[in-house]
Amino acid sequence: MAIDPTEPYDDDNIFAKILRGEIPNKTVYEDDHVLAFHDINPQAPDHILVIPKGKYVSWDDFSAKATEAEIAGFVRAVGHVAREAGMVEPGYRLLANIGKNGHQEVPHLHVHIFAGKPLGPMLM
Ligand code: D5M
Repeated sequence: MAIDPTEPYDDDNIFAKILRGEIPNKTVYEDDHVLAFHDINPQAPDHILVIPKGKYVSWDDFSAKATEAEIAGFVRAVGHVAREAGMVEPGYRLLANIGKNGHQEVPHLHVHIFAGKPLGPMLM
């Protein structure tokens, strides 16, 4: 079910549990600001999620409330993960779902990285 991004942060959401090490994940990268791991239900041959370690429901509150260091760390980490995975050539796609119309299901900001095949004009 899609979430309401104006709700307060839910400490019991699945990505909060992953960050606390309470449930396993297939980590591809971690630093002070982010964790990147394989999506459990891949929608492309390569499907990685990048999440900030801070408690942000969505792009909405992250872009409004995160520190400059958190934002820079997150943006740089997404690019780093894609480069390290060899996705720059032939290319990849970034996606962030926000709120009900964006069909965001997990209420902790995440950017999807899709790669590994020609992805077509748009994922809808
Ligand atoms: O996408 C939420 C994404 O989160 C969806 O692609 C599945 C993924 N997911 C859910 N649970 C897990 C676990 N435990 N590990 C890895 N990936 C997971 P959304 O943008 O919110 O619709």
